[in-house]
Amino acid sequence: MTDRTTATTKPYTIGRPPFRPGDEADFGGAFTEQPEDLSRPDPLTCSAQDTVEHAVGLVRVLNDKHEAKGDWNPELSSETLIQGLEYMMRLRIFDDRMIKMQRTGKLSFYMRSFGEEAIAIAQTMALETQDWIFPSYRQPGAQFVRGRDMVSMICHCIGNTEDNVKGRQMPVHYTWKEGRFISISSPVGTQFSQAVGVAMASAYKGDDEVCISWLGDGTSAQGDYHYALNFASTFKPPVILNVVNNQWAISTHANLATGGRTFAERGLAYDIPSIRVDGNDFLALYSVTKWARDRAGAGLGATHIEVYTYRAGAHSSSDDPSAYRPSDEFECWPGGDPIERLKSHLITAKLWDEKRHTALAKKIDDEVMKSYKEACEFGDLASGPYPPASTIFTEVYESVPWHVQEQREELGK
Ligand SMILES: Cc1ncc(C[n+]2csc(CCOP(=O)(O)OP(=O)(O)O)c2C)c(N)n1
Ligand SMILES: [Mg+2]
Repeated sequence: MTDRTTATTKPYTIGRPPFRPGDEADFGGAFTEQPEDLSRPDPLTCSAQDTVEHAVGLVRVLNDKHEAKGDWNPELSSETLIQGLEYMMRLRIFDDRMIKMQRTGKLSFYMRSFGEEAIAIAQTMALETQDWIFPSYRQPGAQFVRGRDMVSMICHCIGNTEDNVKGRQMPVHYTWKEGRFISISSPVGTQFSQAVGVAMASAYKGDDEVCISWLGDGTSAQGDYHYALNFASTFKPPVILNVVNNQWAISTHANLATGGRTFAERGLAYDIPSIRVDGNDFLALYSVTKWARDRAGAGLGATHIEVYTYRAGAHSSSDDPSAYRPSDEFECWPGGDPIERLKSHLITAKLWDEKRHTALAKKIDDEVMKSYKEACEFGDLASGPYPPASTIFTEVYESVPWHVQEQREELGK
């Protein structure tokens, strides 16, 4: 029997955050990985084994001089690039306004996508309109790509009479049937298994409908992540599974969510092609997602993607990151800002300029303010009106169970 008092002679070390408040954040300068480093395997013949380098490397398209380079360059038209920039600006400006509304008591809670705008936007743009979106709270941007009206989004965040989920969800926990945007769950990670299940149904029915889902670095430490990968590995459904490694899970650093080298690499053990991509590079994200969509659409099963990024803002309006990380960490992050990077690429390619950028930002801000005022006509947080109490009992069960019926009668609604 092992003598437990003497057996542990090796130091027992676990992951730690690289920097704490008061430390100087230093990620070692620019990324060493370059766009030319990794080839783009044929999506229709690629095996997990062919992606070993992609799972430990970093797929990039935009280099440090803002040029698009390498095999993964998706060669997008200027219209598509400008459209992508506009969606990202819309999301950031919308988020900034909404957080101000929260700070002045006009919303109860809010979560921004700050620094991660490229993810849901580039990835949704790379999909087909019939594909299904299983987001976490960090991908509301997909709704802009699918054309959701801002007024409707704000009504949801307020929880007023026009909230399409009638106040049943926390703000930012959107659901939007018309856009195939599945309800965001407060218990993190449930969306991964749901996406795999719906993708299995799609394959069974022979539909050309791919599912995409995202969860965070912290959430990937949950069983839901592994259940989903196991089913994806076994049944090979058309699904794109993204782990968004934004370095933080509220105040817990990503180093405490995996003991491996990269999050992407874990997919290889499930025999799923796995790719690590620069999450602040709009072009790389678009390209990798399109590649995964091509595989899924051809019946070749799942792709596992680590989206390598940085959560630039607080976790939510209830969080204060200065308690656990240096305040300038984002400025030192080698991935930079996704909006600035695409903007610089467009300016370098002479497709965009500062004047147009400023005018577009102003136009979007006016649109957000106008939408906020319009949303408040259906009720504001302080004085309502809100959805009637009777709606607590409707639209959840197809046939109302006896105990819910009893509660409704007790309330007299
Ligand atoms: C099952 C479950 N456990 C804990 C929480 C509380 N919680 C909400 S978000 C979060 C952190 C998630 O971090 P990560 O997965 O890295 O996603 P990120 O917020 O960085 O996008 C936690 C612990 C929850 N909502 N659900
Ligand atoms: Mg995280």
